[in-house]
Parts: sequence; C-alpha cells; structure tokens
Amino acid sequence: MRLSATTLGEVPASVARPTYDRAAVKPGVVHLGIGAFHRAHQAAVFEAALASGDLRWGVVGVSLRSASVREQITPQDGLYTLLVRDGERQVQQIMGAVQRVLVAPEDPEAVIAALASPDTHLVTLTITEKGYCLDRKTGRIMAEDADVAADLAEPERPRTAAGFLVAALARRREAGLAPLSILSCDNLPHNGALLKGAVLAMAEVRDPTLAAWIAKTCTFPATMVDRIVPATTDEDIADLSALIGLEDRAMVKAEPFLQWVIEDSFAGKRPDFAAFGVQLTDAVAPWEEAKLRLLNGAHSAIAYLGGLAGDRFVHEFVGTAQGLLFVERLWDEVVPTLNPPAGLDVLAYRKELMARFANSALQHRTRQIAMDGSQKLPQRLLAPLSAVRDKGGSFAAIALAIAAWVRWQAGTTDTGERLAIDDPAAQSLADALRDAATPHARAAAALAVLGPVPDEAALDAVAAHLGHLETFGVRAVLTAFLGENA
Ligand code: CS2
Repeated sequence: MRLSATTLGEVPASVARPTYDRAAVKPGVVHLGIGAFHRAHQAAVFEAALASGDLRWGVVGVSLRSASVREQITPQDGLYTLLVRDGERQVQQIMGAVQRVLVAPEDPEAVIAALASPDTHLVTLTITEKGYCLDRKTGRIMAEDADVAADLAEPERPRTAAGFLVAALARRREAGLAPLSILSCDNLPHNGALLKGAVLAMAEVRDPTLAAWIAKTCTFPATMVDRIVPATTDEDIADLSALIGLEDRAMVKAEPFLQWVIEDSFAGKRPDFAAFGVQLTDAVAPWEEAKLRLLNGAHSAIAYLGGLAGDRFVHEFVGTAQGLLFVERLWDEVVPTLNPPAGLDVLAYRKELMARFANSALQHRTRQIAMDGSQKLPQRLLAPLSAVRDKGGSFAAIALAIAAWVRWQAGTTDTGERLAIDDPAAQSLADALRDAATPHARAAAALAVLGPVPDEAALDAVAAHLGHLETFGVRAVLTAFLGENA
C-alpha cells in the first residue's frame, strides 16, 4: 500500500508527521525544479514554518522537464518521508508542505498562474547550474539556446525558469499584485545576481518597462544552501517500506546537517526564517565562496579521483588514508583564497565537513557528483586555482583534481570500466579532445571549453598530473603525490 493522506494513520506513531491542518495551508511558495534537494532542504524549512502555526507557506512544486516527481508524489497527496541518516542512526519525518506538483511542459499556463497568484510571496529555485542558460564565458544569457530563443519568441508559453518568471511577473504587474522575492538556491557564486540578470535580460526583450518594474520592486536575494542529499535508490524505498509499512515513492534521504544563508532582502512577506534556523545576512558571498570551494570543490575532486579509482561512494574515498590526506591537502591550498565570514571557524568547518563526507549511511555516489562537471568546475576548482596564482601559494592538489576531471573525459575508469559523460558540454569536450595528442594539449583543450585557460605554470601542472593519471592511474599518482604521509 502507498503512503497517502488516507493511509497516513497506518504509519507507526513514532514517525513524526504534519500536525497542522493541511487543508488550511495557503500556497505561499512556488518552487521551480522540485528534485530531491528541495524536498530535503527548503521544504523542510517551510515544513517547520507550517508546524509553528504560520500556514502561509505551502509549496507548489514545479518540474521544468519530466513528470517523474509528480508521478511519485501526487498519488501520495504530496506526502513524502524525509529520512535523515547518520551512521547507524536514522530518523523519519513525514512532510506535508508540498501541496501539488506541476509539470511545466504539460501545462505552462498552470505554472504561470501559480507564480501570478496573490497567495504567492516567494519563489525558490533549484534548477541546477545549467538551468540559468547563461554563457559561462560572458555571463550573458544564451540567446542561441533553443529554449531561450523559444521563450523570447513565444513568451506566454515559456520553457526556461527565467521565461516563466518574466511571464508571471508581467501578469502580477498588470494585476497590481505585490512583487515577489525570488531566491536562487543553486550552487553558484552570486546566484541571486545571476538569476536577476537572466530575468531582466529576458524581460527587456519583451518590454523594457516590465524590466524596470522588476528591477525596482522584486528582489533576488543571494542564498547559500547546504545539505547532502544523495539520489534515492529503489533499495532505499524498499528499506523504508519495511520500516513504515507503506510504500513511499517520493521519499528523500539526507544527512542531519542543514544550512541556509539568505541575503536579507525581501520584496514582501516571508516566514520568520530566523526562527527556523535560517541565517539572514547582508553578505552571502563569503559563505557561498567557502562552501563552494571547500565542500563542493572537495566533492568534485572526490568524484573524479575516486570515480576513476573505482570508489562508488564519497565515504569510500575519504575512508582511505590517501583520500583523507588528499582532501586535507586540497583544503590547505584553498583556505588562503577565502575571505571567511565572521562566524565561520574554518578549522571547525573542515573537521565537520570531513565527518559529513565519512557518513557511510548516505551512500553518496561519486557518479552523481561527477555529473555536469563543465558547469561546476569553474567556481569549485578553477576560481580557487586562479586565486592561488594571484596570491602565490601551492596549487598542486587543486591542479591534480582538475587533471582528474580532464582524465574523466576519456570515458573509462582506471580498470577500463566505461563511464557515461553526463554533461551539457559533453559533445564540445569530446570534439575538443579528439585531436589533442599530448596531455598538455588535452588539458588545454578541455579547459578552453570552460572559459579562460589557467596561466602557463598552472596549465603545466595540470598537464603533468594528467600524464601521470593516464599512465599510472589514480592510486599510484596519489601515493607518489602524498609521499610518505600516505
Ligand atoms: C554536490 C552537491 O552533486 C554535487 O555536485 O557537490 O550537490 C552537494 O552535495 C551539495 O551542494 C551539498 O550542500
């Protein structure tokens, strides 16, 4: 039997569930890109707001592409379990914040209507790095992208997140409704400004006075989001069924840690975020930078090095002395590039991060993190590399992590197992690498796809590591690299 409003009573009493009146909840939030991350992160905060008795913060979830989340969650009346796992401990909570899920390609009008509803005050987005349709090299909206071009040509039937926002904001303005606070929750530096830029660029084409109204009245707070949320597997669903006695196809699993830092700039109503553990601040950038370079930078390094070496999960890589030492070495190089915010104890943060990576109950797949590397590498590893080059300092570990990403593009692990390159730039990368005959040429060609190539000394270091990775494999390279410490 499936979890739903009617079967909820069958769930063991020890499992927490909504105690507020779900029928009285207003849809105050529209979320674009309702994947597992949203359900385990922002939705958990809105759930806490609802549980406190503030019923304005129900969530209308939107899938911009596939119908799979709608199919998982609608038969369950929006209910799903958040399973928090840490080592041997696990806690389940049934969440009720998601009221309905819309599938944008099936019914774009319903999405515009939800965004343009008088009940809506906040929009949150997790559309992944590539969802912003911005050219990584120029920062401009990709007018040649098929979806962007379609949105510009037919603005009432949008496909992109920015297109939906523009269509809905035009309606809000015409109807004299309140402006919106629009929060990007993707792992990109200055995510608020990026989203604002994409929305204004599209609005400008439609109607410059609309763009001016958006710029003046709506806000695009920058945010830093953090919680490790591995993709749910069939085994997770089966294990949970055994525990709660019902099948939950929309469940998500996560670590206990949750952090959300939001720039304190709202256009209108919002929940009492601070009461639910969210940090409101004037400056998100230093938090975002520390998280992107330490957590996500290490994640990508682990994904490529570990993935090539045959580690399926993050905890396996940091479970070896080599893996652990390598990540520490990487952090030693990256830390001097940060401007840590007051309130961030970098040493304690590193310790905590390592413990989070070591959480074996999460089963966080290296291949999941390896996806979309072209979109992730610039802010995670290339920016710190160039910052180290500006300041002076050692960059050997950063260069090795970047070399592992280039090596990954060859499409096989160190033992010859095939890997699928799941990346919007996969074709450009393959084209760039085809005729590159030396490690140096391969490093230069792959990095040129991402943007400006690092300076000669940095490129030489990446190329040298790449040659070694190609010849000897990750384990031997790490042994040599870490010397007698490993
Ligand atoms: C990961 C992130 O898949 C990835 O690229 O690095 O999703 C990471 O787990 C989150 O940013 C943690 O907050």
